[in-house]
Amino acid sequence: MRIVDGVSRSLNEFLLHPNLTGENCTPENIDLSAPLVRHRADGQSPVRVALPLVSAIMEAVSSPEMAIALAQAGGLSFIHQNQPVAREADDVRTVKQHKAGFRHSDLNVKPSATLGEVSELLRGAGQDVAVVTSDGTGDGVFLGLIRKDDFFLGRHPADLPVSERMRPAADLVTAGPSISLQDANTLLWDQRLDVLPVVREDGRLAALVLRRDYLLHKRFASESVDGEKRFLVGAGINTRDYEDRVPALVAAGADLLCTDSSDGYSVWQERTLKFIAARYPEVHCGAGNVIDGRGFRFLAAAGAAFVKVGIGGGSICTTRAQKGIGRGQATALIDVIRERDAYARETGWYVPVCCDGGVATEKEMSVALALGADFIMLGRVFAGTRESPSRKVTIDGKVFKEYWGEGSRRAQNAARYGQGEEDLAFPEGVDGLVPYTGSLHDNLPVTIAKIKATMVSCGATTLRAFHETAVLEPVSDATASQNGAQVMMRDRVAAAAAS
Ligand code: MZP
Repeated sequence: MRIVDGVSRSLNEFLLHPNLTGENCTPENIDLSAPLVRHRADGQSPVRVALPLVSAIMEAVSSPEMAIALAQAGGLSFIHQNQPVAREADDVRTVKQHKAGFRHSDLNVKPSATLGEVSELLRGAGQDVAVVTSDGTGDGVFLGLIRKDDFFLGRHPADLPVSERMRPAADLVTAGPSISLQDANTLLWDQRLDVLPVVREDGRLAALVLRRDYLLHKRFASESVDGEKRFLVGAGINTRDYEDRVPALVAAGADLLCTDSSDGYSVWQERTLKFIAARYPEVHCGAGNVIDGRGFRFLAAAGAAFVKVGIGGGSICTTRAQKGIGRGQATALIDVIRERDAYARETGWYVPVCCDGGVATEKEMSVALALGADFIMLGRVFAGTRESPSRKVTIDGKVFKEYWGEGSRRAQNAARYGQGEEDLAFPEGVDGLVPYTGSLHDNLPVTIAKIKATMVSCGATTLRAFHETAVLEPVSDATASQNGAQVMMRDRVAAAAAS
């Protein structure tokens, strides 16, 4: 038995000190780009992202829609592995079918669908327009578009077929399959279009080019794309069926894999990584989760492309209460990062570290990055957005989205938990709700602005500089209790009115 000195601390127990802010240290000069996979310590990572945020390997979080939306903003998603191999590979393929700017149509109806049905579809997806195709799929013969304002259910019967109110293909501007993105965008603006359908010679829909995507590109500038401008996407694997899952995911085009496990310090992870290294030496596979330097070194030596840190801190997690396993996330990161840097000095290989679980605010993101995390995996934060795959639920007028842990009874993700059973013997997670926060693309600019503002105060224009120069200090409970505003908004309004 060994007792570790000190107590373990969470990210929330730290505050940053400002460093001198230089003249060029302004938000527009801050580079948040981060390495995702191992690289020579004096070189560059072969896979980098402009935004150091990735979505959790969870059914309630990472769908193809989330993966596309996050890649558009410069981050990356990991499709979850608690599903049949073929379905996970299909999800990866769906993401890889998107060339940046050219979108596979996923809101489609047949001409015989009713206005009631299309209204429901548009409302559920939070979109204004659906595509009408011969068979109601994104590859069917393109017949037209139906917009929210093409009908009004108070005036048009809900059982009227879409064909009665749609704008037929013949009246619409469309493009041929060889059009370049630049020409497609010119057409969008010249013709004042929101949607440009790209149609094959045989009349089938090939893709959509959206004004919204153009604006997003301008807003976020650096999408996560491969050499052929297809979005980058990661995929989770497990240590049980990797011999079947890995080949299918590689064939589907996954750019990055990651073992999905609540406890990554195991020979099963090593075995999985060695299998991949032998069969697919060009494939990058991250591993985890670990909470100390020993776990990091074990996985780094086994060939992990990156190492994920965090046990028990996830917002849906009950592992600490059920098994007594875990560690405060800040202390876990400090220990692992010390080992990452020692490993880089000794071997010449830098293995990026991902902070995973329990990060709910930008303050925690900034502290994690300052402590040395290369990138951050988020579950709860992304689960609340429109792009997450889970259902919206309204309770007492407040809107939520469902969010459940992979260790919950609902997920039954036995491969993630070493309980030795086909089904979980006991749950290690809960099934709950998180507040609905709207579009990922509306939330991320604020998140980015806050992280950049912290880095400006700390005088760092790159994450590497932030790691090297950040000054952090644990805070007392009394200090922590003063972290938020002490005056309620209503009091301020009343005070202003009285003055
Ligand atoms: P959070 O961002 O919601 O706080 O945490 C998400 C992380 O919690 C995931 O990336 C994963 O590592 C972990 N997780 C997922 N399911 C469970 C569970 O059911 C869990 N216990 O801990």
